[in-house]
Amino acid sequence: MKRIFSGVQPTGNLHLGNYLGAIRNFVPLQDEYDCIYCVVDLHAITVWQDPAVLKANTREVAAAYLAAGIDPKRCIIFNQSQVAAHAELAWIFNCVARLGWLNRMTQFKEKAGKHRENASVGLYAYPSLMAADILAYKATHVPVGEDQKQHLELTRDIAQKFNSDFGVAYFPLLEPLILGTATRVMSLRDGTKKMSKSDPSDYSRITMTDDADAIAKKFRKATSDAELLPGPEVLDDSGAVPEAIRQARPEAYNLLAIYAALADKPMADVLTEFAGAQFSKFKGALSDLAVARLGPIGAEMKRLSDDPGAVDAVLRDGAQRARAIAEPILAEVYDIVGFLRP
Ligand code: AQP
Repeated sequence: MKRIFSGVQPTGNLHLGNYLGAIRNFVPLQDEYDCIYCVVDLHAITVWQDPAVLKANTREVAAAYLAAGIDPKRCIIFNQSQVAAHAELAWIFNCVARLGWLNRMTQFKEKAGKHRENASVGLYAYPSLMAADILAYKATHVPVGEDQKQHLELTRDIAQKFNSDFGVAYFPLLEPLILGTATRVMSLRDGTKKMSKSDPSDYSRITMTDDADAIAKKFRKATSDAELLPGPEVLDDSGAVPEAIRQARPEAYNLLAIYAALADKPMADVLTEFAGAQFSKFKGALSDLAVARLGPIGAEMKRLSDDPGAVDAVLRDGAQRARAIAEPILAEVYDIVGFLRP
């Protein structure tokens, strides 16, 4: 059976990048796969989280899944800490993964920055836990944004080494699914940095619960450049913007890519529509489109935030169904590793 696993951290400020790069793509997959969507709270605490805020953020990610159209009857929606198999399998994978592999992870380098010695051990071991999230369900496909590709390669390395160390063909080798046209949404302030929850500037991102005024204001203030918008002649034969051209105007192409993704149109159509236009006109159209797409989702998230009991019930039911899959897999892994369970 083809099984999907993916997760989002409950670290607040869920943004357009999380939506276009991940959550939106989760929805159609439920028609084709057995889908497990997790709120990865164990991952969140690899950097400090205020306990009360973490609880609210966990419900917010679950609400975003539901509001975006993920059906909790067809899919499993739960928060990671409710299923002990994640942490237990992660320990085994800590003993399989090599220091050299983890040292190459760019996300750790970016997040730890200059304060590497002060980073938590959990932040360093984050990719082992991510491998455990996926392999505790023997998931075969993982939809994520571009930024998670390296971690998924590490998950494949861990699965392969486990299989070879113990002489088994136990864990499947997963396939990343990097879906959609906005696999890397960039900051609205700096087109060379990815849009992120932890950016100190609220103007760097559109959040999933921003109202129409906030969306319009953020796009109006978004960094652009002095030129008019390009036409479709910039595209290469495959219909993509060549890297050198994109890098010369990162903010312009980021806004165009966001428009294309929200409109569900190829970039060529968007460039044809706005060729030679001024940013002021384009930003107005982009705001209207974003409000139309995000407005109903944000409204449903707000409605669910007034009904935490309903969200908790979904998470509880999801965790129970997740445990029913993960626990027998963990028991087999314990046996393969040689743990005695009399
Ligand atoms: N800017 C982005 N463009 C496209 N996809 C993105 N994702 C994140 N940022 C972008 C995708 O969203 C999913 C959930 O991400 P996460 O919650 O695990 O955290 P992250 O990747 O660390 O994202 P953030 O929002 O940027 O958080 P911080 O600021 O804490 O680093 C993933 O599938 C991710 O690819």
